[in-house]
Amino acid sequence: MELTTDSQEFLESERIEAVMKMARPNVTVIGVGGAGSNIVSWIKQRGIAGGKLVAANTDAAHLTITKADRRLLIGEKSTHGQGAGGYPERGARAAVESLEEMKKETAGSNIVFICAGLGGGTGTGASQVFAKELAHPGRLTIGVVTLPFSVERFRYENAKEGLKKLREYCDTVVAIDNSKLAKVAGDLPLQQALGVANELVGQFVKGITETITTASLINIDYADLRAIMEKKGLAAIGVGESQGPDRVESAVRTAIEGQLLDIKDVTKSRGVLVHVSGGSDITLEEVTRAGELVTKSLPPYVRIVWGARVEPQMSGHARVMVVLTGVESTFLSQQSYRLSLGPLKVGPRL
Ligand SMILES: Nc1nc2c(ncn2[C@@H]2O[C@H](COP(=O)(O)OP(=O)(O)OP(=O)(O)O)[C@@H](O)[C@H]2O)c(=O)[nH]1
Ligand SMILES: [Mg+2]
Repeated sequence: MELTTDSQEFLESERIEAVMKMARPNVTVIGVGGAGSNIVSWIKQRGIAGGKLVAANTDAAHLTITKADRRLLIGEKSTHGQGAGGYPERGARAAVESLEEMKKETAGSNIVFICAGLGGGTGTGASQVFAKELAHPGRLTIGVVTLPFSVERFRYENAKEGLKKLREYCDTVVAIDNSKLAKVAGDLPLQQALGVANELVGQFVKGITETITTASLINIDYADLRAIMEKKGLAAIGVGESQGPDRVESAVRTAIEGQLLDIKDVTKSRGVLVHVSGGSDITLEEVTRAGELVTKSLPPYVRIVWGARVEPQMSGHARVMVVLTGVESTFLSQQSYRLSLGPLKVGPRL
């Protein structure tokens, strides 16, 4: 029996559909520790198309108020659901204890985001173990972390060590320095500033995931993301939001000028990802201009990938995220502040 053109077309579209399903990246977002869980809760409340949300914490009480697709109490035997008390070694041990469970949760994922606030015990210690043990060649592992506020000086050393390890194990670690949040958030009380950090990380993870997994104004595909993120070390992010006729230009400028991590030299970036979102009124021309503006401000050999999404609730607005990968940060070379009592005076022995 001969197939009619219609039925051939039908079979072909079925086949394309099946291949598309197979090719669609499978994304898992892991939030580790208190801050990581809060970030996952933020994303869960807004919804994320095409990504699974896993919260992992040693703190049972905090898990009960966390919103996620899966909540894992890690290190139950060693921490008894009581948290890691600021000790990264305890966080690391907890992750080792619960590694098999986490491996099951991430099986089949080709993009894994690991979100945490560095400086405490669970987020700092467990994220390193997960990054190291969950990485494999067919998978992109992206850390998204916040660095402590400058008032949390005593957590600096933990955070610095944690960031170094994560940079080694992840393909890319996007770091946001909490101290620089004032730039986007203004002077806010600590709790609210943390909320802004959660939102920033949440928007980043949600934006990238949805631009890859669902049809967008301009798609970013898995190969693009790989080209920018694979084995690139540290990344800085800048965000800008604006409205009015020049909304895209002004959002791009804010995003480039206001990097949320002190980096040594913007022009030394190895790759750049530009992500634009706006209401249904946003035009392709505006988005193209955003790409051109970024291109102009960086040397020609820096690879640029960009994507755009329409978010109906953003009518009249444009939001631009610029991610610079392969950068060096002053945070890692910064001296930590130690409590110094000066040289010890040795008095006469009585
Ligand atoms: N982005 C963000 N950062 C936070 C939040 N809460 C705390 N932080 C930051 O993250 C660091 C680590 O805090 P937590 O995440 O509470 O610590 P933890 O990983 O749970 O570690 P332990 O409680 O010691 O097991 C802090 O020093 C803060 O800088 C939050 O809700 N969001
Ligand atoms: Mg905690």
